[in-house]
Amino acid sequence: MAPVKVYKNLIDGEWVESSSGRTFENVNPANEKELVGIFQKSNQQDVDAAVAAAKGAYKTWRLVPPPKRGEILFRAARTLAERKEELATQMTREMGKILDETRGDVQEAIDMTFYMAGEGRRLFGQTTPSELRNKFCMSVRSPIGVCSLITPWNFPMAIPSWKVMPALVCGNTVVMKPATDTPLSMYNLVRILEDSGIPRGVVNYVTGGGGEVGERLMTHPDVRVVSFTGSTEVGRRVSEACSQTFKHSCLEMGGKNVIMVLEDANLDLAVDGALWGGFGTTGQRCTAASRVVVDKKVYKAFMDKFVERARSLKVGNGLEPTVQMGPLINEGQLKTVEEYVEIGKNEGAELLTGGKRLTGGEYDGGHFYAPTIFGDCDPKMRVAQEEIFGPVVSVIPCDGLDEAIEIGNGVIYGLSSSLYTRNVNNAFKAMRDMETGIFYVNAPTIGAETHLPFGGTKQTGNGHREASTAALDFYSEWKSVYVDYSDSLQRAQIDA
Ligand code: UN1
Repeated sequence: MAPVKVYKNLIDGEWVESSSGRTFENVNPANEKELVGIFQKSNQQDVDAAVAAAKGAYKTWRLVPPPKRGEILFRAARTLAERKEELATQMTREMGKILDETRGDVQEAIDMTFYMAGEGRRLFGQTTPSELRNKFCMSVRSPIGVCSLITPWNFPMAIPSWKVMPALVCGNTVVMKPATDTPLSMYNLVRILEDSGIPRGVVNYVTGGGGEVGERLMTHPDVRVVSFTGSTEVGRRVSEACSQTFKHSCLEMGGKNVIMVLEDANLDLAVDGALWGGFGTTGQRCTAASRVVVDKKVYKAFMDKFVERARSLKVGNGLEPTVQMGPLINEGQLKTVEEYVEIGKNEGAELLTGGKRLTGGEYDGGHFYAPTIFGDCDPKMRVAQEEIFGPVVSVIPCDGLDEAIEIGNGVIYGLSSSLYTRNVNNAFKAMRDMETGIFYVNAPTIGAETHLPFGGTKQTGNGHREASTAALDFYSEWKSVYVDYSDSLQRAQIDA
């Protein structure tokens, strides 16, 4: 067996070990005995060195013309595309989701990188008339400074790319921290950026735990911007930490997304959507369709098909071509799922399929759990209210569109929602009334594209959006510029 590689931090253009002298293991969630790599267990000193490097590099990077920054991103996007298959395979080994999905994850990074590369030649501001004569007004985007990018394990390359690409094209420098479960995919992304010509210190990469590395990244006085995707609990801590020095924070947190199926829906299509939305990525997406609200008139017909299809999903190692659902990321996540299934049973939800860990044979050493459906849920049950982040779907019967919308909106989160109907009036009503940042018609709650704003309302986020030009609004600040060429003092509001 080839020796397991030890990966280092990237600080100021050098690949270095942590000053802690400690490391941690990255293992395959389909089989914990398989070691993917050894990574640095970094500490505050490492973060401080990375922030200092980013701060130094900012002085020159902010002056590089954005089209030139974009050219580096174009090169990175092309390399990502050339190496897509290899990157996806490595991602499945560290994260567990099936190859089709890790290919999609890398593709999302490719799309985002091309998109933001193109922004290098746009970064549009506005020009607008002045209320005064011989005076010119415009708004321009200014970079902000050092950004801390703290990312989750469920989209190990796509989500880092949502953050780093707009940050860079806007002229910021970054310190990136991957989730401890999936540091390899971010390492690959960072290496590709480095090979594409990103100057030293502009992109820094520090691995390690949230307590030490994450905490310092969100409190360091020289950090101006923190972008975080993860749990609502940690997001609250990020928000508190940032408020001390008014760092800008972009928070993408939990979801309890809903698919609503009306009487007139194409039921087979809705079942396809509920399966993909609920069990894709083993339910470990913040956009996962963890609730399905079905009109009572078609409830039985829908459930018969949905349960049967869920039961026949092939669970296993995501590298196997026939496998449809991979493992959970780690033992902790599996325990959470087990706890919620117990909660659901005690609340009186009807366990229709799944509800058990898969063990023995190919499942040994992995964190596998059967696709699980709870039927006849009350909308107030905890399994219908709280984010589980696993392959558990809670189905709630309803009476018509209005009640579906009320149930759909009746959670603390507001990321994604979807409606299956053939009635255009219903579709537009729900589009208007669903309080989520993302809404789908006749498609599940997952599958956002990179050129549209991504994010949620209520306790899912803090009002910012990622992806699209919305990301530029977060990674730049507006500077309003007034040029008076009248050669006289003109007082706004007074001489106008
Ligand atoms: C996430 O679940 O954390 O829309 C991100 C989607 C993907 C991104 C999901 N494009 O499901």
